[in-house]
Amino acid sequence: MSNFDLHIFEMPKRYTVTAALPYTNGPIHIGHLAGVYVPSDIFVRYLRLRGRDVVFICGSDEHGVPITIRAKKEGKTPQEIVDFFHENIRNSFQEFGISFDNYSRTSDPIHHSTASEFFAKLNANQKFEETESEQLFDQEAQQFLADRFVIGTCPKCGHTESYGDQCEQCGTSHNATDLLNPKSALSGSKPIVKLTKHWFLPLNQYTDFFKKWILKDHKIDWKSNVYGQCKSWIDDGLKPRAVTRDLDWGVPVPVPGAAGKVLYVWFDAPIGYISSTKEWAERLQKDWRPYWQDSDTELIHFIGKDNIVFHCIIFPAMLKAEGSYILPTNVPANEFLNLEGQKLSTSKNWAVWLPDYLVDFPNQQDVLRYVLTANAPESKDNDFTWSDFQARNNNELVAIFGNFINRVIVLVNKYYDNAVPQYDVLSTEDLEILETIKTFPDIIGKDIEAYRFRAASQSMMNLARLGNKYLADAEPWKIFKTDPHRVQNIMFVALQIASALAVLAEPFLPNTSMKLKNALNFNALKQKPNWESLHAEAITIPPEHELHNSELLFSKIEDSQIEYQLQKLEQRKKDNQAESKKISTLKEPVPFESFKAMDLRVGTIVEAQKMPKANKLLVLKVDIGSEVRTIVSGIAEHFQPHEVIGKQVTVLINLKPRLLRGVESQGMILMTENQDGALVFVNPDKQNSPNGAEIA
Ligand code: B3M
Ligand code: ZN
Repeated sequence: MSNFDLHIFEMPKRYTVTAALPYTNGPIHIGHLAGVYVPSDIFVRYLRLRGRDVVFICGSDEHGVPITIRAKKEGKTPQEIVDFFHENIRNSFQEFGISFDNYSRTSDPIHHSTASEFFAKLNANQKFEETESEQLFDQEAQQFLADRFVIGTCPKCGHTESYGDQCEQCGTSHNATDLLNPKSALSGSKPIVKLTKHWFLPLNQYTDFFKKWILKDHKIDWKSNVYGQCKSWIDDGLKPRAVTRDLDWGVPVPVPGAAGKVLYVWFDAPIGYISSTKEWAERLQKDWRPYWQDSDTELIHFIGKDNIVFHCIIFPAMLKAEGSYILPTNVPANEFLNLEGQKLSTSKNWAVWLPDYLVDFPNQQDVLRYVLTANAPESKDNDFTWSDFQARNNNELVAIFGNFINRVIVLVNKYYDNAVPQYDVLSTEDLEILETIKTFPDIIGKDIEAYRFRAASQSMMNLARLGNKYLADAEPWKIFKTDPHRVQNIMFVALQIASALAVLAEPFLPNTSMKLKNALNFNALKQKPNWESLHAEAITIPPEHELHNSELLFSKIEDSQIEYQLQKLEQRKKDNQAESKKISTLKEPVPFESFKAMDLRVGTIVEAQKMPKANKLLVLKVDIGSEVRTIVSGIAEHFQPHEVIGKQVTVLINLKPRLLRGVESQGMILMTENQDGALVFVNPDKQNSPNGAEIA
């Protein structure tokens, strides 16, 4: 076995590589690509090029609160939201060459059954603690609040916008009741606490296991940013985590006594890796089990840093409790990417969305892959700037990689009519170049296997630099007439560098690699070069081999294109500022009598139904103390009828009755918008005011 083979993970039988399942509540942006999907794709493409048995798994994460919040805001069902973004996201991954073996979705039946069986097995083996505990409840929304339904101050770092299950600032994960000053994301109101039963995963019982498995066994091979976060949680003391929720969108809890409850999204989503693998195996008539239950398999999770606790603590505890699964070998989480100095934000539209990028930079997926890899936030947050994007493209991809290849193709076409020239006595420098080519598979491979993708991409670019410099120094175009033999040798050696580049660039620049292989007419080669062969033999394009004509691999990005991107971001900054200040224009003052003439009362909605053929209207029956009024209200795109029954509301009762779609509406219910733009009721203070109480 050559020493080249020794460093590839001691040659395990197979690899299961997963990439975090993106929430289907919005498109994919550059932060997702940089943090998770490009590094994982580079890693898997490399393993395939090394001939390894690898399955690359992902899928849409379709449960969870972010989706229901977006559905509410847009007056759609969660299924409509996930159906749209599942396709949108899957298309983006295909466009950018993220080469999953399977891309599934957690709303699929195969996932519901896999997650339910997983939960049921743990429950049957008493791995949960069933606890009736106080949970946060929004009296206005008549809904328990968990995860992103509640915002408050993180008990660990003081971040005031921490979510109910996790703090994005310090990454810690907690229960909603741990939050300080909690506020409902639905109504903005201060939640009360209410008893409800949930199933808890007693993480505290796994402390000794984690102290050994992570703090001891993975102290060296896990990235310091990952190890550090895990160490702080373990040192802070692991606590039981609720793995069920009082929600109606998700995988129903499959045990008795759990009506109206679903699996916590972070319990079901990681199981999505397993169900996606099952789906892949079924399609290929393979057995999925070895990829998840054979100790000879390396399980590697690619994620962003906000997912570390779920992939290093919670999911491994679940796998350990279930008992028949392997645990992850590594979880090489990246830090965050910022955009022009500001945190990427879906809600503030502060992002470069992949579909938009392709409109402005058509067929330039490889450019973005390269720039995001070269600047990846591997050990600390990093900043994406459009000027750096332009510089990397123009100064590296165009001026080095593209320029070198273009010169080789043009000169071989011009001097030898596209046929690879014969060579004779190669100079010492030529022989050194050929020897140097043979070192690149190992240099690049070692960086990839250590998850150092920035370094690996620069090692690959160094091979292009070697070729570019070799031609620039040799200047064959100057001596073609005077020393044609020398030029034959130069072009022959330059072609060998180009051929190596076609192979070694593939993980990083898949489209470019394909174009280059076509230009070098790889298909006509008896022996196609590959990652293994290059280590032993640098001459891979023989004399007489016919090349094809080739297009330019990269094109210069002009200042005007960058200016346009910066203007787009400037406009969004202005929109966000306007949005945050947006207060509708104040109305003209009115005499006190006009206000006194209005009769505002407390009321309670006692019945609600959709107005037939009017998707914006609900027909409500409102008890105003002295009587029950029929009121037609334009809130059907924001609330389902069952959601409003029992709500205490403010009613203007002496508004002249109006006939709406044949129904007489006898008053008006006062509404306003919350900061997410969702409609909410203007409610009397929670002093349990009786129906009919005057509001003055
Ligand atoms: N849906 C991604 C996120 O937190 C989350 C990953 C699930 S991987 C099982 O943005
Ligand atoms: Zn925090």
